[in-house]
Order: sequence, then C-alpha cells, then structure tokens
Amino acid sequence: MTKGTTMLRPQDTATRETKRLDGIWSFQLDGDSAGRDAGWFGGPLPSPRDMAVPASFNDLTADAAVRDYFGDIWYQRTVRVPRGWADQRIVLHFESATHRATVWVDDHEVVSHEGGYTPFEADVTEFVSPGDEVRITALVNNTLSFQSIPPGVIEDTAAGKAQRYWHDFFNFAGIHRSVWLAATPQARVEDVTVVTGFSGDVGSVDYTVETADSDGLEVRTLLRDATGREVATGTGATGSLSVADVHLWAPGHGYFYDLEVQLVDDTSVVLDTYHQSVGIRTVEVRGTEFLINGDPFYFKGFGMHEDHSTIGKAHSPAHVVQDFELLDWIGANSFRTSHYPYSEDVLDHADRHGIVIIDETAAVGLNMGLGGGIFGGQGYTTFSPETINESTREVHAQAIRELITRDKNHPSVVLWSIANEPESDTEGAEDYFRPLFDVAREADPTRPVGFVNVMLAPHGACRVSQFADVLMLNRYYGWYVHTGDLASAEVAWTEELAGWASEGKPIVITEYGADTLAGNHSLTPQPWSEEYQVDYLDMNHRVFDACEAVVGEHVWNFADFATTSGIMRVDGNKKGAFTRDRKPKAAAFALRRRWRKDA
Ligand code: BDP
Repeated sequence: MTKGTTMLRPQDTATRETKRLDGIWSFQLDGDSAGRDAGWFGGPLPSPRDMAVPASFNDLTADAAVRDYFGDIWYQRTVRVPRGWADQRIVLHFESATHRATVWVDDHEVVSHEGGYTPFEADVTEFVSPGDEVRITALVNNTLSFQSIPPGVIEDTAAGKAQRYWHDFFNFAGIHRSVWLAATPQARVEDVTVVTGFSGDVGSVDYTVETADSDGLEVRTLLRDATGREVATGTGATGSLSVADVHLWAPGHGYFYDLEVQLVDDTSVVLDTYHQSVGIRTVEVRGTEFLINGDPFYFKGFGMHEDHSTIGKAHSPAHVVQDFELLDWIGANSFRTSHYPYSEDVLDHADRHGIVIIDETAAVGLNMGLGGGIFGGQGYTTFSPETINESTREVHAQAIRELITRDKNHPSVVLWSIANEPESDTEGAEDYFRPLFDVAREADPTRPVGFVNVMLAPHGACRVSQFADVLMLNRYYGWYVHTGDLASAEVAWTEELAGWASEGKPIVITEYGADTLAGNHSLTPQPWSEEYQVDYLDMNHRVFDACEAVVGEHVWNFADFATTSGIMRVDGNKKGAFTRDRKPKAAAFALRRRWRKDA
C-alpha cells in the first residue's frame, strides 16, 4: 500500500489549506506485537503515556527499556477536521516515521510506508467529515533487518533478543517530523518538476506538471522574481520559461524565483494553485572539476547529523537556525546529509542561504567489515541470499527514488550519494550497485551520482567507483590507522590519493576526522586532545591542497553525536568541530581561519 513517488509537500495557497498535527500524542510500546490483532487502532490505546511529536521517543523517558526498545510502537491522537473543508480532497501526510509505519484513520487502514526519512501520505477524504473529530493511529516500527535501509539484525543472546546494526549513530526512532492534514481541490496539481539552465544572461526554467481530475482544465505557469515582478508565463503541462537578465542561484547566494502553477477552467477561474521555489543554476562535472554555474566549486564543510540531546533525530527549527549560523560563522559552503535524507525544512533553509548539499540515502552500514566505526568483523557476509539481497536492493532502489522525488527541485542539492561506506571491493558489491546507479540516473538525469567509499576498499580495490561521476572518499589516516603518527599518515594518504586522482574524476573527501574530547589539552600531539585534532586537520589539508583533483573537504563531523555504546565510543562520537551542544573546539577556530579568508 506504499504510495507512489509523486507527492507535493502540503502548502497553504489561495486554493489549499493545512493543519499541523504536532504536539503531545498518546504512545505505547508493543513488544509482543499484539496491538494489531487486538485492534488497538479501533479505540484509545490500552495504557498510553504521553509522547512529543516531533521527537525521537528514546531519550524522553527515564526508562532504559524505552531508550533501547525495538519493535512495534503506537502513536495516536484525535483531530477535528476543519469545518471549511467540505468538498475538498483531504490528505494525511507524514514527513517521516522511522523506520516504517502503518496508519489508520478511525478504523480504516489508509497507508503503509517503508523507510524512516522520506514522506508518505494517504487520501482520507472518504473517512473524514469536515467539522468532526477523527482518531489517527500510527503503528511505527523501528526494527532493522537485512532487508531494511539501513540494515540491521536481531540476534538471540543469553539475555533475550538484541538489535544490532552497523552504522555509527544511535538508532533514534519515532515520528521525527511534522504530521499534516491538508486540503486541496479535487482538480489539482499533483507534481511539479523544474530543470533550470542559462545562456549568457538569459535563464531557462523547464517545467513538467502532473495533474489529477483535470479533464478540460489547463495548466498555466507564472514566474515571478524575488520582488514579485512577473518575468515569464506559460501554458500547458510542460514548457520552458525564458528569463531575461537572469539572477542566478549560487553558492552563498540563495536567490529564488517563485513558479506559480495554476489549474484553470475555460473561463479562467483558478481551481488550484501551487507555488514552487526555483533557483536557477547549473551543475556539471567536467574532467576533475565540479562546476556550479560553470564555475569550479570547492566543497568546504562537514558531514553532519540530525542529532540533539532530548529530541534525538527530530527536526527543530531553532536547532536548524543555530546550525546554519555556525556553518556561516565557520565559513562552510556545503554539507552532506550523512547518513539519511534530512528534514525538508533543512533543505529549504540551505536553498535560502546558498548552502550546497550532497544528498544521501539512508543506505549506511551495508558492510560487514565495519563495526560501529571502522573496526571489527561482524560474522556475516555482506551480500548473500540470507543477508543483503535482491529484496534489500528493491528497498534501496525505492529509497533512492523517494529521495530524488522529494528533493529534485532544491537548487542546493548538487550531488546524490546513494550509500555510505558499503562493501565495495567484491563482485557481490559490483552486482548490487550497478543497477542502483541506473535507478538514480533515471530518476534524475541532471545531477551527478556517487557513493561514499570506505577505507577498506582503497584505490585499486574498489569495484563500485567506476559507476560514480564524483569520487567521495572517507579516510582516517592519522586516526584509525597511523594513530598519533601524522608523519606516516601523511605519506600513506598522499600515496593513496594520487591513485584516485589518476581516475580523472573530481574527488570530494567526504570524511576525515579525529575524536576529540573538548577541554582535553596536550603539549605533544596526543590523540583525543584539541591540539591533535587541529594538527590532524592541518595534515589532511596539506594532502588535499597538493592534489588537483580534490574539489572538496567535509570534516567528520560538524558536532559530536550519539552512538550505540561500545569500547570505541565515550558518550558518543567525539569527532565534532563543535560539541553536541554546539560549543566550539579549537578545531572550529582553525577551520574558520582556513575557510573564511575574511575572518
Ligand atoms: C565512518 C562512517 C561514520 C562514522 C565515522 C567514524 O561513515 O558514520 O561515524 O566513520 O568512525 O566509518 O567516526
């Protein structure tokens, strides 16, 4: 029952209205998975507690069993449908539910969705009456398996079942983003796709519009500049608008046009209208260069996480504003949505501020050579009929399609990352990934596609990089290898990088970093000290600056973040330039000096 991939984000326009359902919901864990058969959706949950939406549920109670829980999780609330919504099409929209959900409206099952970081919705018109209350129940499930993205496994231990996974961040779950009721006209705009370009000072906006219940109706488009002045108009479901004296969207400069898409009848009455922000820009890979608007672009920034104390992976506007202020302060021009699609509000924010994004799926941990960080075999074969297999690949393909469908119109997004650090040095990996690159290119022929390569598959051993337009490398010379010995690290790293540079593709260093305990100081270069983190970054920068093909550096990580517990992690991963509560380490000032020539 998963919805198709076209879906417009709910919006208030002259013909559309929304109601946000955030707040306190009823909540109940269901470790025996008894609720579905017992019909918990049919009335109030049997013994609920309060839970915030949006939030990860994990850190909001004082109960260790809740924090580490995996299985079925019930959320419920009632809502009164706005009385003015008669004759409208009414949709229930979740921006995300981690990692999957089934939803009921009163007693009616309306939608199921797999994947924790992309939206889904259901047309609930026939189940609701404007002015009346309805009960909304979501059965969320956060279990990871070999067929989920990201993968995991449930193991039997002496103490019962335990969830294991191979990514280095805590498996926060719940309803992390807003839930909406939204009304649209029956005759409506269903999807909008824009592709932009320019030649000289004339810009172009090619658009494709999908509509529904629109027999006899016409699509009209109006493009306005940032002052509201109309600069071009079009008719028909596809078209190309030409923009004189174009004002480009560019890194550091988030300029927008507003594309209003209207559905009109033969007397010019507007039956539906939707607004799409458009940043006119181009992206191109040429030789070892990454070009935005024809100019070579150098990525400066971070791999990040949606991660905060209390709320876990929930979206919070205050935290987004703060993080972007810090990106600006430090001189970053870009980041990667490591290791999953971030909230759509984050992308909107990036569009507005001219921050460039490498947009990543949640395919992280497809590598049994890694364990929560870089060490430790896992006792499984990565790609096999029993582990990551064809069904996983289908789920992965759908995750790629949903990411691209959701984010295709964001000018900030310049590169798709279809996986982070998968096994990539085996035939199984090559077979698994080849078709996934095709899926991405079919969904978006306009942007380059890549994946993030792990240290275990160095140059010469990796069999997946051949499919990528851009080489994205995570390397920890001087941390996981040559620990504390930056001189040897520099030699080894320079040598490996020279190999990659011979491929003739642009290289973005998508991760390099050293765990650093804020406040830990050392006169001599000691790992975990603030001084070592600075020296480590300096060494890396010497290596990058000497290699022409390197077109970007993303430090791992922007801020310290929560992980599973283990001997490699002290209260989480400490590779942040900032602490988890966003206080700068010495490295933050060092990066600022490198990245901000004006500072
Ligand atoms: C890489 C992963 C990242 C980890 C990082 C680390 O891509 O998720 O957090 O290393 O070990 O393996 O800090």
